[in-house]
Amino acid sequence: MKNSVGISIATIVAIIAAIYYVPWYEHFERKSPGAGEMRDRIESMFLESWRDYSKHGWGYDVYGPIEHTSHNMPRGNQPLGWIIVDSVDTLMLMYNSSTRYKSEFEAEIQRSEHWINDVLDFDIDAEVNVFETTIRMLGGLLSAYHLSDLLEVGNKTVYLNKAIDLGDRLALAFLSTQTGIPYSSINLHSGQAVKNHADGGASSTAEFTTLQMEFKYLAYLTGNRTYWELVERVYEPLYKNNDLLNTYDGLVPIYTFPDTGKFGASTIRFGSRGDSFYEYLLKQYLLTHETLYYDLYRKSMEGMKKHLLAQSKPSSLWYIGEREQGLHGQLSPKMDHLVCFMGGLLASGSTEGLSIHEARRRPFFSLSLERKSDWDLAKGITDTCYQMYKQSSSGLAPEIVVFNDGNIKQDGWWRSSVGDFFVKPLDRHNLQRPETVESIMFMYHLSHDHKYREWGAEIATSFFENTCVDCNDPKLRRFTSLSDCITLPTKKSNNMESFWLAETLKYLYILFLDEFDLTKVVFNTEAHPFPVLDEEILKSQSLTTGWSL
Ligand code: DMJ
Repeated sequence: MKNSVGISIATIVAIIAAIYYVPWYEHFERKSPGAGEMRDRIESMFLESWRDYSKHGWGYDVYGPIEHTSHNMPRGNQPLGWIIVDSVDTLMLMYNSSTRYKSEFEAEIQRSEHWINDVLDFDIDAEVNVFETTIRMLGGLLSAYHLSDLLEVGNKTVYLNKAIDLGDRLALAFLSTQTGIPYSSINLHSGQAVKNHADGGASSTAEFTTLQMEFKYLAYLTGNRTYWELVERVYEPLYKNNDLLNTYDGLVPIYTFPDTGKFGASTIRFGSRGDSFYEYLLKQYLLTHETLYYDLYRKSMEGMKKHLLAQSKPSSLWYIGEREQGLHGQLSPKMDHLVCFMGGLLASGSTEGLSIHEARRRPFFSLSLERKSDWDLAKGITDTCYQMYKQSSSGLAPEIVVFNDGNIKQDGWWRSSVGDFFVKPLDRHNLQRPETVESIMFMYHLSHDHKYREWGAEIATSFFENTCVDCNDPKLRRFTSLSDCITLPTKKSNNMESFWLAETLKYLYILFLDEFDLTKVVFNTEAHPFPVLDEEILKSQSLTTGWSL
């Protein structure tokens, strides 16, 4: 039927429908902030923290945003660069993509660079922790070098020169024992290495196995094989003196005696002191293409699935528990927030940085049941870690949870809203840690499933609402840790960890970048991105695996 102007009713209906029809994904985008808006918000959170630190704590290693307190870490009070060096590459990434604050980011990069060049002096006559200084300072300098070069901002030479100076000082720690396993600390001036003062002198197993990416990249940049050889030496005694693959199924107790290479405790976990041992097996393979490390990682993941994996009640959330009495003891359902990096690690090991859609087309993935199982578990662990935020009263996860395995005596423990986990009174703090948003970022870029951006936006909002100080005044607003994220209102504590700027806000930011190619880059354990190294250059410099099992 036609009306007076000759247009059929059906055509009118079609025109109206076309005007009002909006695809489902556009509705979704309208309801929640778009990616650009989220990036702006995260840049603002970063800058509010940064401006406050610049004004009240500039140059100091340790900063308390509530009371504006600051001090340096080494005895003697010389700065190590803790907050500035750890943050430079986040400044660079935000500078590169910012539409609102580009010139401010550029100015802050210049300012940090001048401080690093003119003030920071690693000739410090005091003990520093080898692991922390390597992942934060050496890692931060190397990634600042890389991004300065890639994004054409700043003077890359400043970062490389400082990295070489620091690397040379830290490298002396590897000469302290016959095994090649370094003592935990070193005096940066004298080169004297110092055993751990506690735990009978044992080193944390994760600490001396989380130095390899940094020194291998330094070897690649300088052509100096010694860095490579020193960090590689720790593995042979660790694997051989403990019969690690057979007796322990690739899983490591959390302490090792550096003089013998023998394990010093029975506790096996993917949380503190164990975590990044597993991380650097995979990441060495991804960075340097050394297949031995993928094989060792594979063995460890199979060990983890066999001995540590379980599901909570009532929601069947996957978690990685602990064996306090070794592999043959009982499984404890306790899990540190630190373990939440495992979602991202399993996912990137599964697809090697390709999107899951692309990986499914490749034989290395489609023919491997193990990689498919890793991918499924990556989704499961990331979901569990998101639930640790979602089921908490503040929307922020505590430092440690105990999952509900049906046998928990819960006297005085807080129970999560759905009941999947409990929190002990001393574990209620939140240090603004990165691991969950890290996994969410990996899962988003590898799957393009929009739910991960939704989760990230929720968590960013919870950080914004709970960890801000002077929240209503954007000129004074800054962010700090919480001593209790469970009891409402949450309680703040006067401390901003450098990984808030180096990791948590960086991973949240990358989550909302539209393009991020994870086949080109490997993050060290402190979220400092290194480029995947060129195989031909590695071969030409004889930078290859120098040991076997
Ligand atoms: C960071 O310093 C590193 O990620 C380290 O490997 C473990 N934990 C903190 C952040 O939680």
